[in-house]
Amino acid sequence: MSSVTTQAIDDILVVLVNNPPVNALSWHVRQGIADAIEQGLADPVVHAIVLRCEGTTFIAGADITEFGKPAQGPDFNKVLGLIEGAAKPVVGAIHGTALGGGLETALVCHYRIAVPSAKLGVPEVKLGLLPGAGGTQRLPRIVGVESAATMCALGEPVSASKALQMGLIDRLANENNLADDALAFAREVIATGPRATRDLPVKGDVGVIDQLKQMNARKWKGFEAPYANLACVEAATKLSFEDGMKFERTEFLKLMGGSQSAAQRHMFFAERQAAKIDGLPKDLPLRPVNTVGVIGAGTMGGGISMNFLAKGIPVTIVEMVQENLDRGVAVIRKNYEASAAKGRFTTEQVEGMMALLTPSLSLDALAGCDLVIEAVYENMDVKKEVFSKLDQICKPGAILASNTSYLNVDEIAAATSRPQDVVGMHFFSPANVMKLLEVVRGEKTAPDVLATAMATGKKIGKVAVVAGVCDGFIGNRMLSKRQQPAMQLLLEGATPAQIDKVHTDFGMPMGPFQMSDLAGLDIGWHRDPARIESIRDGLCAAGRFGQKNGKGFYDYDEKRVGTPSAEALAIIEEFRATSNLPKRDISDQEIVERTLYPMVNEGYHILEEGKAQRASDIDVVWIYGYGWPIYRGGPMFWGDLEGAGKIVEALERHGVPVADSLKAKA
Ligand code: 3H9
Repeated sequence: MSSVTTQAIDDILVVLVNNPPVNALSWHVRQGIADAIEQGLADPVVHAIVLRCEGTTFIAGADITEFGKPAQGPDFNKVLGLIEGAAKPVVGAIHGTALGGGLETALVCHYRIAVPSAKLGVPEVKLGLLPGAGGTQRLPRIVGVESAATMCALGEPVSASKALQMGLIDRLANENNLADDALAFAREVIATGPRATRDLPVKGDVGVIDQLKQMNARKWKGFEAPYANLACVEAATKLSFEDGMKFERTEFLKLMGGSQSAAQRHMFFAERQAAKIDGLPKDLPLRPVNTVGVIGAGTMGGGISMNFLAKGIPVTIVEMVQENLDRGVAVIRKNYEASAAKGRFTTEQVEGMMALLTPSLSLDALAGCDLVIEAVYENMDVKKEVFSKLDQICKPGAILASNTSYLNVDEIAAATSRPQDVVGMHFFSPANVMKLLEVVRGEKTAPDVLATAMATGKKIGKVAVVAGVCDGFIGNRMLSKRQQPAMQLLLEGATPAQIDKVHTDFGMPMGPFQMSDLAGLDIGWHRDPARIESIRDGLCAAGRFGQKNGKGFYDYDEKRVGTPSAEALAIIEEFRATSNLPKRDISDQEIVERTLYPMVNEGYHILEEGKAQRASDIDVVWIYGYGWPIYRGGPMFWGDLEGAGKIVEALERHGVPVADSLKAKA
């Protein structure tokens, strides 16, 4: 069946797009729309045209799978020019999402009508792009510079009611009657005739552009696309429509040809791919998850609980000691209230979520839970004890999950008589904020348990990735390949600040030592100040435990801003001197080669061992769990950009054993 069909109803021609799943503007859709509009213009019986979509949504944008491939079919801007220049009025009828090229199509329609549930936006910036089919030039003519700049630079869609207020649509349709309401609207506008957006004056003031840049300076650090979007909107205020379009084209092509957009488009598909479990049918029946138990009311357990409460799922939270339980519950309330103060929740919503929380001092309270997540102290014996108790207490079929960040899930599962029901659900701190969830598949984990854990992650707004059982799973396993050489580099003469700066310049939120300070240097410390076997021992012996007590590799002020510490540097130097390694200048390039390349290498090892399903899953882990800059597409994508040959050569030069599959690629 053709992806664009027409239907004549009296003197109105309805053009219907049908290109599942999201009615993207694939080349045959562009061709179909152009043909249909020409048909309508040529037919003397037709007095107006309605452009509408079948399925769940209006056009959700250009077909991203076509990007980077040889052009096929008619030029999109020409098709849009045809609609805008039509001598008969064209009405865009919107449901679902009108996004990117979809909204640009709606913008060249002479009138727009949408159902109340519709959303309209230009999310190209999230793909490292800008609306490249006149969006940056037509939006300021319809909604004004302020709204256009905000929509283009942030990429967030607006609701239909907001769109009506802004003048982005002309009318709201009845939610269930778009087809008829659009027809009626088309009949009305026959008398008014067509009106081309390009002929409208640009409204509003460019002051908002500087404001947006200031407000988002931190968030946009390293990104090209937000600035290019704003430059185009600004150009609309200064140039003619034609020249503005040329400016937009040039900027669009620059972004499209660059590595940032390639990386962000890679991540768009990677994120969706991660949800798929190889070898399992998509429609595998899932286990119900209507009640959740969380063991441990510390930072992790509390953060995990918040995810479920926010989705209306009741949580029973268990702690051993009343005081810790009370503290944990109070922290959850405090966090919600802080969000409410920022306008994210109403007071009633906060109370509603808190009412779903049942604190308990007994594991027996978890007997009826569909899913229990253990978030206790990271110690195998403790975890085994908890799981063997859960085995006695929990109802048959309940999913028993461990939030362990590196322990062997199979060993934990073996402490129960139902290893098929055990799975790892590794959240990242702060668990109510970080988007990543590593779902660890044990040797005996049942397929429906794995699929349910993945689906549960999605339900609570996480990006879930399947990982195999190995030390540290995907994320922390690779992290250790960065932290170890970073420490070694200190022994050879680099400073924490130099190494961290290479990482933050690269786009990471923090470097290896800033991260260690945040996590706490005394984690796993033997607590004997006389025993100094590492730099960390030296720092701990001097009472430098990290951010928590204001001093670690750095000194921290009351706002937790770190500055290089003379005392820490002296401790490092003292220990360094005992290593007998000659002190030398370390270049930033060497820091990249020794701390980032080994991560890529470890990614290949992980794939070889089958501990990740695909390279793009590893990228998802690093982007959503550790803040790897999305414009660099994750370590595996970045490794490909750097080039396997260059990485292998450097790793071998530094004596790092190279994964066979990486070598084979070089
Ligand atoms: C653009 O328009 C540039 C213009 O300015 C023109 C310049 C010249 N293309 O997300 P879902 C696939 S740039 C191809 O799970 P949902 C997606 O991969 C574009 N494929 O569904 C997935 O495939 P699979 C601007 C696309 O209901 C399936 O559809 N537009 C596209 O949760 C379902 O997707 C955007 O950036 C596409 N454009 O959410 C919008 N979009 O099943 C991007 C989706 O094989 N899309 N697919 O994994 C979205 O934000 C969401 O998909 C949407 C639906 C909200 C529409």
